[in-house]
Amino acid sequence: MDILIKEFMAKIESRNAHEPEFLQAVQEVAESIIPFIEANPKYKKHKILERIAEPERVISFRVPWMNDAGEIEINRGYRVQMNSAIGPYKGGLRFHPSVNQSILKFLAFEQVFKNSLTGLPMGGGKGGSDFDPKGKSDNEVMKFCQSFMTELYRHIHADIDIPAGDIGVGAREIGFLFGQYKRIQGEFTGVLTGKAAEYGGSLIRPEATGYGVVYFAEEMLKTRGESISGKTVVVSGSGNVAQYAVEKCIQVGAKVVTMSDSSGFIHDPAGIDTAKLAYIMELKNVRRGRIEEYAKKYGCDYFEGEKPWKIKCDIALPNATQNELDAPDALLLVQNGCFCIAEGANMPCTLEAVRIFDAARVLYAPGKASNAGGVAVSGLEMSQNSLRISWTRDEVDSRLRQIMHQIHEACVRNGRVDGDFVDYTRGANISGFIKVAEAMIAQGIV
Ligand code: NDP
Ligand code: 2IT
Repeated sequence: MDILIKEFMAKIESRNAHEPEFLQAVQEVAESIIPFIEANPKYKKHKILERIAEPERVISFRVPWMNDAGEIEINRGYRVQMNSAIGPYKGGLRFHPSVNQSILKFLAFEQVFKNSLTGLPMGGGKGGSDFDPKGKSDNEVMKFCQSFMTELYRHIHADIDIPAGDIGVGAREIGFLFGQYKRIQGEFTGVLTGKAAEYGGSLIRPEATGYGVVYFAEEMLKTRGESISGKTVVVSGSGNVAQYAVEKCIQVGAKVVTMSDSSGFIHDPAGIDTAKLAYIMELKNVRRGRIEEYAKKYGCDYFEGEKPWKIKCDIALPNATQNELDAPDALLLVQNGCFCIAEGANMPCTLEAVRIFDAARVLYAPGKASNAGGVAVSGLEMSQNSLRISWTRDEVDSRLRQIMHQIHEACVRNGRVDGDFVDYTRGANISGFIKVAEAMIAQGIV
């Protein structure tokens, strides 16, 4: 089996040299899907995995705009339309200086499996730009978004490709993007998700990814007769996903002791409570400040340039970015007694870190399963837009809980290995793969 995986990866590597994040994501999937394909030869004959690993389309474009000083700036925009076998392309937009084709292809590839797992009819895509929103005025962000959409609009549509938010793209950016799409296309449709409630957004969409991660962690803990209540939780990130994961942890009685940003992390041994979280939301979403200010305000420790994985905990929720948790971090977590890791970010744990979690037989869930709540509620936003109705918070939240429960069941069904141990990566990959593969076979060689 190792030889088959190596042969497959050698071909992928030769076609995608210099794309390390994309290769990492494909490698992880290949390790669980190739043995499954060997046991189910029809997928081999149709070359499904080879086809899934090749984007249907990669669009790259110039985004010129004028900053407040009157200078012209040039960024690069992308949309990766990865797979449309089970529905229109669906996935977020990331605005961050690190954005490149490799990162967006890895995210789009992961999205194909994630979206399939939700059970909703959504294909996979991802896009974004190397634009850095940090330190930019609202006016500059609007100018950038308008220029970005002036090209992107021709590639998207409510029935073709429906972008949403990701790192650096939140309610403000979605608003500017939607306004420009509507202006150019002359159409008020659900072409973006993550919209504000006043113009077609779904209630619970801002909360969905973070809440969903905690719902998923609860499902995992249940398999060991445990619950999240009373547990100590280490969280990385302080953006959209982290904020609402912390909110849900507080609601279910867990103690969150860390949050971070790209400069460092805060450690609050007393736990982040509702008032402190409200401070973080104002700090990050309104003032757009640094997490270090929290330590000053509440008199706790701040670790400049460090990650929170050395803090003792029961549960770890990596909610910032890819490859933020490596093998030494994983070892430290396990040695300190951490027994449940649920990814809110996409691919935050390196392949080596995941091997350490699996060898230690702790509960580990890959983002494509545990962070699927965000795109799931995006799918529900699309349904509400098509129906031209809005569901209540309770309605959306209960559907979200149900979807996270079903994803967990699918992971257990296809991921149970020796005895009771569940390999959630394998479970998620196989469950996500089957639906896409069957749809691709039915649709012929396209
Ligand atoms: P935000 O932009 O709201 O927040 C991102 C957070 O991660 C910030 O705290 C940011 O710190 C930190 N961060 C970003 N890049 C880095 C980096 N290179 N190194 C260290 N820290 C970093 O994004 P989201 O919360 O929306 O996204 C977080 C993760 O969750 C991403 O992996 C995203 O793909 C994933 N995700 C998001 C979903 C959503 O619905 N939004 C859905 C599913 C997954 P700083 O402010 O200093 O940059
Ligand atoms: O990674 C993700 O799933 C997202 N950024 C959300 C995508 C979406 O379409 O809501």
